[in-house]
Amino acid sequence: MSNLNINWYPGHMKKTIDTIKASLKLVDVVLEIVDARIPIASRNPLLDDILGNKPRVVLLNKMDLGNVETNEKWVSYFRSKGYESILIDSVQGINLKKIEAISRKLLQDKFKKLEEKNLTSKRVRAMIVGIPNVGKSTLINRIAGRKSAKVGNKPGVTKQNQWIKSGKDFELLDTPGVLWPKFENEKIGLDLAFTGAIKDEIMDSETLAFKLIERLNDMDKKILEVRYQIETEGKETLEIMEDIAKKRGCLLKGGNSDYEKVAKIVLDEFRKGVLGRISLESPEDFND
Ligand SMILES: Nc1nc2c(ncn2[C@@H]2O[C@H](COP(=O)(O)OP(=O)(O)OP(=O)(O)O)[C@@H](O)[C@H]2O)c(=O)[nH]1
Ligand SMILES: [Mg+2]
Repeated sequence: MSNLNINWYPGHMKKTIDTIKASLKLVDVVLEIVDARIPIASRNPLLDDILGNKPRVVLLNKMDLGNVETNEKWVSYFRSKGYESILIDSVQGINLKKIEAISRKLLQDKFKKLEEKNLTSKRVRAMIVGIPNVGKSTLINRIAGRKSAKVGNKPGVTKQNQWIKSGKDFELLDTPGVLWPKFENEKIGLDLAFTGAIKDEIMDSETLAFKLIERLNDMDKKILEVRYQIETEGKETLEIMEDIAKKRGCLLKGGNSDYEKVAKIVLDEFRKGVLGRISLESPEDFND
């Protein structure tokens, strides 16, 4: 994808890595947040190097938008790779309580050692890292909700770092680590664009919607047929776009289809889950 227009300059990347590494020293556990519909495309390949041995939980966010069965397969996939993993919905607040429990489980040995030294602190500090738009802020805000309080600056901690308290002894660093996505191949780039992880500037929205329609129709013809009340059998993608245009009244003066409007509708409805719960990646595609 040589024509991709993404602003991740080497200097920016280095600064990001340095910032995350500095924050890492302040936390016990890292919450790696990915999009449940594209858990591989929405990871950052450098994270393993950055994190070293730091305990990590993979949070499969936006579970409400992913296929139910595929969601579960992803949990098994990450567990088989040695990571704790949970499905969450940061908007509805589903499974968020489990984050602390799983983090604690990962830190069992640490707590045991502390106890042997008669140190009774049970505090767990965590930070969230993830690519743009995966839901970092939504999760932090949700956890920070009504019952919790900002802990504020603590001695020995850099001034800018704000801690969000959740429950009694669970604290979250409220500056999330923002990583860039990887663009290993065209499929990954498109999946990121379909889900809105990278904004529409990577290609014009009509081309993007064209490619999404193609993909959805390859997956399951019912998706578009049911939503837009159209027939797709034996039709070219452009014809399908024209049919959607007719059904939705997306017509220009003179009667031509308003492809831009169709594109906006399809992308928007896909991203909101109106087209159904659709996973774009499945563990079977990654037999590594
Ligand atoms: N359906 C659904 N939408 C979610 C969920 N979590 C976040 N979102 C939506 O995803 C979009 C991005 O969420 P943010 O919390 O701003 O993502 P972010 O990772 O902080 O993004 P940046 O600050 O740009 O890096 C928003 O429209 C959220 O409402 C979820 O679990 N389900
Ligand atoms: Mg944010």
